[in-house]
Amino acid sequence: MNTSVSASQTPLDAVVIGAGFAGLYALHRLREMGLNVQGFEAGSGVAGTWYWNRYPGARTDSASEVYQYWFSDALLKDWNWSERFPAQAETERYLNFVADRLDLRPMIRFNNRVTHAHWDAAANLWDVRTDQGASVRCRYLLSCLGPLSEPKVPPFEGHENFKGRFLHTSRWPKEGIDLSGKRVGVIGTGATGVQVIQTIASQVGELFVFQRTPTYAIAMRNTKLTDEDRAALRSRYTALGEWVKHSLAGFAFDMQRKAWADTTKAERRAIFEDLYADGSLVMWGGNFAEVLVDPVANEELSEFMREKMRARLTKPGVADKLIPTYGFGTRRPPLDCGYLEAFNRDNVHLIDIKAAPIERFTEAGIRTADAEYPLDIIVLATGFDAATGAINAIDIRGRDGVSLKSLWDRDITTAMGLQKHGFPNFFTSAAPLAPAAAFCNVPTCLQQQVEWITDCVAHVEQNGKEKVIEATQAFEDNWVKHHDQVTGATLIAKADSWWTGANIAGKPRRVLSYLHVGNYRKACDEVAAKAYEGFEIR
Ligand code: N01
Repeated sequence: MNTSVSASQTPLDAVVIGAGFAGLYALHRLREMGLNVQGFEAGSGVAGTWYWNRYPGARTDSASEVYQYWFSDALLKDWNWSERFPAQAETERYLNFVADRLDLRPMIRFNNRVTHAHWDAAANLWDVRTDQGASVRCRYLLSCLGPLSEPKVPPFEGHENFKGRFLHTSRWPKEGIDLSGKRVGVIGTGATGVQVIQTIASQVGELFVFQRTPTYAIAMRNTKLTDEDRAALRSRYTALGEWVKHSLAGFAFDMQRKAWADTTKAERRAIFEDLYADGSLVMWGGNFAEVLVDPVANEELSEFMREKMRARLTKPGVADKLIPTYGFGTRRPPLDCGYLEAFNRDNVHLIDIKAAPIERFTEAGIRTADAEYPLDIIVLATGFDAATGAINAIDIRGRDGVSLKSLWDRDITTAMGLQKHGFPNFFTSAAPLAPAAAFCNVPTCLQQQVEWITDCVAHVEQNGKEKVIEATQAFEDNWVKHHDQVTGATLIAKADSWWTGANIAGKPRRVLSYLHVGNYRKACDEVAAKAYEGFEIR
């Protein structure tokens, strides 16, 4: 393949970075508009998150009927999901199916990681370069990097001495790893750790789970879908597609209509039981709004969840360590399929590294403050530098050579997560201060953002003399203020997790995600309806 596109060639209209849910759709939309577009993708294939995260047990916590593109009846008609909560391989296949159907592959340069994007103010063009030496110039630059693509690899002392295998979950090899009979350590018990642990517990010799913060686990109710199930779901696709757009978090459920104060404890218990029985994130996003803001309401729900978890644990002493004391839903609550039961097994050992922290990796394994654990494989399920990490990994410089990373190292602000003042014609999806950064069934929000961005590009193409658009500082400041008011009122703002950037040392703290998909959409639509009020077009 020719990778030496030179900067002297005719500038492109647009470059799209990333070939996951957002990137594929952006390529399609921009091409439909008649623009000359190039995609760049670091991986060798499409699918983004679902290309990279091939660790054992990876699957969505979103039901398949809302984890898809809505814009094409043909795609909706011809793709058959096999499970309510599809596994990684199936979701990756789906995105490959979409790429083939829309003939997107020829537009993408694979194995090219974008490293550099500098705004050339004299030419009104972005200068984009990759690690393979590709170099192009374009008018519009779209970041479609996904919210969770930059792995967090903590600097454990002595990790280079470890003689066994050591890997992050999001870099699991395609050919898999033979775990049979092995002594495996997993560090991290977020949504990823939960899936890995429950899946490999029965495959490995011994499993050592190094837990710093326990997690709530909602028992997932996964089912195989029959033809009848699929037909029934398909008949609701139009309604579902509309519902997710205006919901709290991009799923086909809404919060309870009744106020907490108007219900008795017994009524609430019955509602919790119903929500729990669904085995989905409705337990979080379909609950009472009060549990997100009122500590007393939150504690009642948290106690319900703890009771559910305790009932599944049989080994003495494990429940006390494995059941969280913080409030339910203030950190992302994963769905699980046998996570808790894995700890009932004799070959699974829970190591409390809050009580006795990891001191270092040794040649043989991990040494904590009170013991040494010989291991063959160490799996890091330690998460991601969310929303900003993947964008900051590129040297992005806007007007006057200002680096985006240098700004975000001080304060994480954006104009609705769609642009950043000082970076003309640079559009972001899954960036901070939009629901796509965290509080969303991601495909719902990425589609909305791609539609907004591409409509905006069409507007600028028609109305901009120089075809340049940039969010004003005042607009950005107002959005940041509004975002902080909305999210600052929640208990989430007080909790330490990737949702607040607290998982990355030195990351400025702010709730990364806007809360309420429907309200966000409305706000975006209003801006567009007023000819992109708050953005300067020239
Ligand atoms: O990452 P996380 P994740 N020493 O940040 C621990 C999505 N997702 O990859 O909390 C020891 O949640 C850390 O401990 P602590 C989903 O949105 C979706 O699991 O910092 N431990 C924590 O336990 C999810 O929320 C799906 O004390 C360290 C864990 O590592 C998001 O991805 C599946 C440590 C990291 O948890 C991220 O989930 C998977 C250290 N130095 C993921 N550093 C589905 O839809 C970190 N930890 C199913």
